[in-house]
Amino acid sequence: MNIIDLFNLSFIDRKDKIAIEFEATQLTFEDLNVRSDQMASVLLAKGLQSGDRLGLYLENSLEFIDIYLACLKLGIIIVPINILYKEREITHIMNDATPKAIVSINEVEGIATWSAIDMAEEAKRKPQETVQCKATGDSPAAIIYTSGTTGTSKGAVLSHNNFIANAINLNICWKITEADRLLLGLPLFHVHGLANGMHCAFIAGATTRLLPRFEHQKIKDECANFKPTLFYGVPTIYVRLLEKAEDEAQLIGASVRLFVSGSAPLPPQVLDAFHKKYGHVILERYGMTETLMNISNPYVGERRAGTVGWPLPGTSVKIITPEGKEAGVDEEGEIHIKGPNVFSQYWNRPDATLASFENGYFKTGDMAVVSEDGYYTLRGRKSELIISGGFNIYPREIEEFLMEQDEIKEAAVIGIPDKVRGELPVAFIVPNGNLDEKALEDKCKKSLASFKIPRKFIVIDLLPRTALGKVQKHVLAKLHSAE
Ligand code: MLC
Ligand code: AMP
Repeated sequence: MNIIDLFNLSFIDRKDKIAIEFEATQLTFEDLNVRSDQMASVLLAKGLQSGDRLGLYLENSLEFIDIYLACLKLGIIIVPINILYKEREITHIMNDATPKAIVSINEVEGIATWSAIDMAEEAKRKPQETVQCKATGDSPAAIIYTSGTTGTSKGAVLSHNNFIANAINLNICWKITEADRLLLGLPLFHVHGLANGMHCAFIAGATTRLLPRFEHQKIKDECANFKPTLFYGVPTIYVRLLEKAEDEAQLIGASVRLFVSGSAPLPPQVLDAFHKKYGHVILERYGMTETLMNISNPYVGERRAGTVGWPLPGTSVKIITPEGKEAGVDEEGEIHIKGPNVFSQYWNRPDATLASFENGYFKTGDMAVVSEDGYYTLRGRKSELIISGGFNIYPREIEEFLMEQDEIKEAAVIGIPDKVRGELPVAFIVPNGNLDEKALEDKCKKSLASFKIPRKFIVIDLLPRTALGKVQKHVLAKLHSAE
């Protein structure tokens, strides 16, 4: 089976039900089916074939959905790209995934793009010809770039079966049905919005109101008008919701049956404060691009603050100690995962793929402990990964960019705690002569996604290093907190 077979439970069997509301447009499941068939004709006319890659550099929009579904139907592998990325970051993905093209709304400096608007116009003129999706469960559906635990960003190849396993799990464990109304402001270019949000809703037959992005100023009106039953957020979103006035909170919480948090740690005090203000216990779960969802607090039963709950059905979880043994209760180690949700490879990176598996288990790089009664608690990461507002930042990428600049001799980037975003990047710089901070920031703005731009540049004479020459980031963190 491929994932379109499962979408057909709604595309064909619930064809008149509203699938998507986006701005002033409402589309039924049949509309989605027809529009994506028409879009498939456009892609075929452009010469795309099964196995080709197509980059999608789009905000949440109907064009994103039409092109995504058309690609799934044709066996074209979608490569979603973070809309906040700049030319430098997109070029890396272009060179690595070698997509036939990148679809975008606006021109992107230095990158050849196809216009999503022109494609949508062309699609309207195509007759509907039903496309039979020939993909199997093992066919790749998407390549999603993630910093992983090491090095630069790599493309995790996710198959139809990976997405299917994830959606079936969440639809059952979180009781997602056609009665649900999902308010979705998370970006579709990441697995949280795409696989947990859109896929689950399409299979269950739930109605989704898709927002171009999450804007906390608009959320009260969206809730009053749409009356969602289901809401997904990263912790930053819940921190924003805590800033709402009591009457707004009442209105937002009124229709919702389930608030889910993931992609970064949800501080227990946020869960508690949210419970007090909204009357809901947020359900926290743990996932990764490479594995989709792994561990989740239960829908029925205790949602324990600070933990991510129990392994999802079909997911095998081991905690491996630094000595390479399986950890006992309350003993810390790295989480290793096996299951139908786990990706098979990084695109074109057999070395990195090999290095990230052990005994058939994927090594997540996340540290954790498990309690006597089976609840997992994450304890940070083995790698230096920084997560800001749910977006991943790999320090080495920023350090490399900084060190390309003439005015910088050495640079080291660390994450510092932040109440709203979880973490923020800060750079320690050893300059070559005088440093013009404003000019440096402007250069960063031109080449790096906004969330990766260091919030501070701290000038230092020498980076603290170990005897082997490795930068001691914990020393930098102490220096920062002493500032
Ligand atoms: C954020 N910004 C966006 C944007 N999201 N711009 C355009 N489109 C978007 N979708 C930019 C803003 O321009 C701004 O830039 C900065 O980000 C913060 O914006 P803000 O208005 O102050 O928003 P804030 O209230 O802080 O909320 C930000 C946020 C956003 C939480 C809405 O960070 C977000 O959407 N995060 C979700 C990330 C996500 O989906 N991660 C899942 C990864 S999958 P500037 O220049 O002003 O700073 C994964 C696996 C798993 O991890 O387990 O799920
Ligand atoms: P990504 O590469 O964007 O898929 O990010 C995956 C990473 O997000 C994981 O390896 C974790 O470090 C982190 N993550 C996801 N969910 C949670 C959570 N509930 N608590 C803490 N960290 C999380």
